[in-house]
Amino acid sequence: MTKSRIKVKGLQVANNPTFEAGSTHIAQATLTNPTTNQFTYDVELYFGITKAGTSGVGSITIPAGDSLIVDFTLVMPVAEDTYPVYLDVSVAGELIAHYQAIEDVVVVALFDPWVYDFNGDGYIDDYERTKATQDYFDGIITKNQLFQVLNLPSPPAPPPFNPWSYDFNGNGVIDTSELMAAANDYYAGKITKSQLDQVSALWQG
Ligand SMILES: [Ca+2]
Ligand SMILES: [Ca+2]
Repeated sequence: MTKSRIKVKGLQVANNPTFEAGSTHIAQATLTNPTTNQFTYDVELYFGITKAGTSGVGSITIPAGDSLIVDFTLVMPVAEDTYPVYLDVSVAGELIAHYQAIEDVVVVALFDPWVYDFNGDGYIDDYERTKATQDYFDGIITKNQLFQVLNLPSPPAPPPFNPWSYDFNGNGVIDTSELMAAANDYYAGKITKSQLDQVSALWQG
């Protein structure tokens, strides 16, 4: 009887070896049966010797001389660490291969995009967006994490500016004290220069 054997090629969890804790990913490997007999293999992909995460054991049958690309669904461990990735292959209860992926998997803490809501107003404004983008370019967050931040809601657009809102006493005239209030708001950064100009155009001193 032909002895069971297997060849493993291209075992990879993803192009980027850094993953968020608890996230789900597909790992892939090409398994080849180099013998002249068909075998049913029990395969399990897992992280670390202690199996901090595992695909569970699955069975695949590979005809003599054939190759199969096998997908393994993996939930990343929750603890931040660097984990070697192993693939065990058994036939009829006998371990025939204990294969280690070339690249270890780095698990990082879950990312919360709301950490960029610095002022805690429930929106991501231009400043907060710029900071996240800067952190992406500095390699502090990943592109995916940046997108998570950018997908958060922006502050609602302010209502259109109405220079008559400075007509506090509603007499249809912008007097000097009302213009002064607008000027103060401008110096306090509450309105823009062009908005101040709109109020000033209505001023009847
Ligand atoms: Ca905010
Ligand atoms: Ca007035």
